[in-house]
Amino acid sequence: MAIAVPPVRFSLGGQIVPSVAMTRQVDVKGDGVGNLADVSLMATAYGSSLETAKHSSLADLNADIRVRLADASVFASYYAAPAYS
Ligand SMILES: [Ca+2]
Ligand SMILES: [Ca+2]
Repeated sequence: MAIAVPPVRFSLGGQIVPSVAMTRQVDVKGDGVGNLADVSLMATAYGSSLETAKHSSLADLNADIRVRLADASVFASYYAAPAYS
């Protein structure tokens, strides 16, 4: 299941270009459903940010470059939901 995250705005040479829509997969392990396999990956990355070794962008479900409670909350909302691609 792809969930929408806030749009990313880019700037090139001081000129702002249009934002880009992004989504994240709750089924981070890719086995077809949000389940304990995904929780394991999220737990490993929990508390990380982009500059830390344990960071996983897959676990950063709200795309704020940190893996925190907000990401776990998003995951909990979709736990056991099937992944459609
Ligand atoms: Ca999964
Ligand atoms: Ca996050």
